[in-house]
Amino acid sequence: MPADFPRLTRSAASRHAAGIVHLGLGAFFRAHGAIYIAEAMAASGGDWGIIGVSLKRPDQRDRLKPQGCAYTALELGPEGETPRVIEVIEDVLVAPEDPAAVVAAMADPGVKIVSLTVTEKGYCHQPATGRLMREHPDIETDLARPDAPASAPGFIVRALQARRAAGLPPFTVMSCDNLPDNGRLLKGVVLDLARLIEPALADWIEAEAEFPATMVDRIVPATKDEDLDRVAALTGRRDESPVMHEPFRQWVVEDDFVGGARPDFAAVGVELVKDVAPYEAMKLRCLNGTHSTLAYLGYLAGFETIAETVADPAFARFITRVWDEEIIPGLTPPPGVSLTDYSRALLARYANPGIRHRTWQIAMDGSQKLPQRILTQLAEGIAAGRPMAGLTLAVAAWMRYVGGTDETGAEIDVRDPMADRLRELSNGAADPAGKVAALLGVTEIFPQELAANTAFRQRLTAAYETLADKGARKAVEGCHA
Ligand code: CS2
Repeated sequence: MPADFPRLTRSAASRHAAGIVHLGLGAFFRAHGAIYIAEAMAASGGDWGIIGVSLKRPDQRDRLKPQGCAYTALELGPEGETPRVIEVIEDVLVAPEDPAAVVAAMADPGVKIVSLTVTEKGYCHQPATGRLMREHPDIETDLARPDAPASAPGFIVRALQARRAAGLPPFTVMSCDNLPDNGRLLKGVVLDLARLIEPALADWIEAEAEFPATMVDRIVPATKDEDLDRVAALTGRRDESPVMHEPFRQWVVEDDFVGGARPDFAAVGVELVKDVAPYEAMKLRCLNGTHSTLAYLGYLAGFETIAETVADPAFARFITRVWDEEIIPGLTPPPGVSLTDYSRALLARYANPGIRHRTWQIAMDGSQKLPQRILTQLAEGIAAGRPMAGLTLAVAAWMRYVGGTDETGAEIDVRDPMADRLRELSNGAADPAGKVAALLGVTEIFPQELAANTAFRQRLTAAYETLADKGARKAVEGCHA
């Protein structure tokens, strides 16, 4: 029976006026951006308190508010754990309960930045084109109900509309999701939506607002129930919403803010650059691309976490060859960075046994992640004449995974906005060739050049057959043989 610990509380002295509204108050932002912002205020001052917004559920608010929105960030190093209390979130709003309050908070003159971690699917875009998905149910709501938007782009457009009407400048819109050119992508969907609502508003946003692109990096596994007891035992305080994270962190930000208004990021190690593109390509392809690769193959091979997966020498060898032969040759390194060193450091981060990052968690939402993590570089590599066997096997593993049955015959709990359709496509075909062809036909996911490439389709089918006949571990072992 865990001992009864007093609840974590907030010190009154740590309160700040809000300068940022953050949409999507998940563990990642609280373990990454929020910590940098707290440190920047400690270093250089400024009113950069954060109002967090949960776009769907009330649970985060219900956990955080009784403890004054303070929470523990537990750093999980290979050699031990270090807790730290973060006091930077001033309030949490739950959008579906009171959408007008969220718009009002974003339209407040003190707010200078709206940041987002709403995951890939939160952008309501077509993954293959990056344009607004007009028929998305949340976008329908945004258009039909001016006072009660539902999507992140909807809240941004309605809040900017309110600011324009009040004669206020727009805020900076800062995407912190793992999407290529996330600032431009977000600007595109916001402008698409604004144009449907009021063309003059779209022109104003285009001319006045800023959408800096960012690259964000820190491995933050979902908090598990047992973590709450661990944090209590370690700190002597009951925290209902701690976050777990690795020691490493990186944040690269394009320095484009409305009126230059932002926390003193430079003081706390955020890299402010003109062009995020090489950093973001490095991170999305080297990290997220191999994360997804290891997630599908590792899951199928029966591994629960990424650390367990790369502890298997066959997987460590396999993923190293994927970096060296398939990913790195297609990248232009950011200034002064060795991609070989970067990928070796990634392997060490993955191997950190303190981080229990479930393969199942990373496998979520593959339809939204595959294009930018794997498919673009796979198509480029094939066009450049590289064999790309490892990433082809990764796509085959995703196809097996969304079929919904693992190697022991047990059902897989596939979480993906397209899960039902993908499963039907897979189960509707009789053999591997048919399944591969049916899934390759999903134009929202697969670029035309891959879907239409016969040689690729044959290699993908062969990889799928190997997975089905021999299992993921053997397929990984034999992949580059
Ligand atoms: C992971 C990322 O869940 C996932 O899909 O690949 O959350 C990853 O841990 C972060 O991007 C690391 O910065």
